[in-house]
Amino acid sequence: MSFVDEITVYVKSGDGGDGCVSFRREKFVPKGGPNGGDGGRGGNIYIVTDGNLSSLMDLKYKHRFNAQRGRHGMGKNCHGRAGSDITIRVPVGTVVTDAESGDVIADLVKIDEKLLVAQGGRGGKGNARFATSTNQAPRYAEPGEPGEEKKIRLELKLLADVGIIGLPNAGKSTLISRISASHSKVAPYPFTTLSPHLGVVNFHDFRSFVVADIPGLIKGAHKGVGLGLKFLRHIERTNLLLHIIDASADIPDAPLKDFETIQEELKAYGHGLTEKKQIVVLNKIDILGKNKDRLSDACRLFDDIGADVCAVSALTGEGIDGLIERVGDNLLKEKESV
Ligand SMILES: Nc1nc2c(ncn2[C@@H]2O[C@H](COP(=O)(O)OP(=O)(O)OP(=O)(O)O)[C@@H](O)[C@H]2O)c(=O)[nH]1
Ligand SMILES: [Mg+2]
Repeated sequence: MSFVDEITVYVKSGDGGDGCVSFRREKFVPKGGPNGGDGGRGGNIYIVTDGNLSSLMDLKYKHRFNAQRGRHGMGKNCHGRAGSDITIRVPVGTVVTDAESGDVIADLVKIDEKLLVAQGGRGGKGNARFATSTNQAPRYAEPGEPGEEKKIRLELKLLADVGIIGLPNAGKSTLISRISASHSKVAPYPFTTLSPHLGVVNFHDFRSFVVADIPGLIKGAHKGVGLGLKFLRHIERTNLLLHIIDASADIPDAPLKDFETIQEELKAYGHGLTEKKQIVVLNKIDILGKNKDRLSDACRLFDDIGADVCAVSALTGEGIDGLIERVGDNLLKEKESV
């Protein structure tokens, strides 16, 4: 699988170079003064967000980073060269945590954001720096400072306005493919989608919003059943959830049961997902045929629990324009209330 959304990396910045003890030695200049140069600083390690990356995949095979040490100072007042810096590239939306303490160091949500995670050790001063009127020939220099060693946990939480959730096979990927240019795989079996996909949806006034399609959830996902709940981290940042439900089943209260199953899993996951605004999207209304009554029954059941409900066919496009409008309005309202 080419999608990696959590990984631990080991970083060590470069040690500083040692200062040098040296004296001028020239013909006819007896007792030349100290001329030991400073050591160079060790290389720093930075984490930088790259708008072209969509997962932490590249770090799966390379997760140890040792920056170069600073060179030692030399005679004739030559300072050691600084060690080269290292830049670790990550996708936008990466949360950087100290793996040992669990403290969040930064949440990198902008493109080209640069974070210093391990500072190179300072170079030691050479003996030339220690000459004073009372000690004109110091025989000591400073050693370089060691670099920092850390274990850093990187966790990608995608940036999207809207998250699409639901049971496997409900039509989540069909919906995102219809409303955006995203090509999330669609197939008539559960767990077709194995990693999250983002799509940009345009609506009137040249506005747009970003939608995230995630793998399906099933009962017991919080215990690791199916693909578990790990992909829910990608909808933590959204403002609105579209809960897709297959409304074509023969059992009248099946849609509500499906809804409750997913709600239970959201509750088990926590992180405020159940407090997010949800629109219930009853899908596959094109295959209801003569059973249209069933749809109004299902809608009524959702009305009764105070849910915001609509009916669509992600396949034929029926009801989709209205849904986009509704999502856009909700997002605008959300923005105004901030
Ligand atoms: N008739 C009909 N079929 C649909 C509709 N929406 C989706 N389907 C079909 O339902 C099946 C599952 O659709 P997907 O979009 O892959 O479902 P999903 O929710 O993404 O499934 P997972 O990725 O496995 O969680 C596919 O065969 C789709 O063609 C619809 O509105 N009408
Ligand atoms: Mg899918």
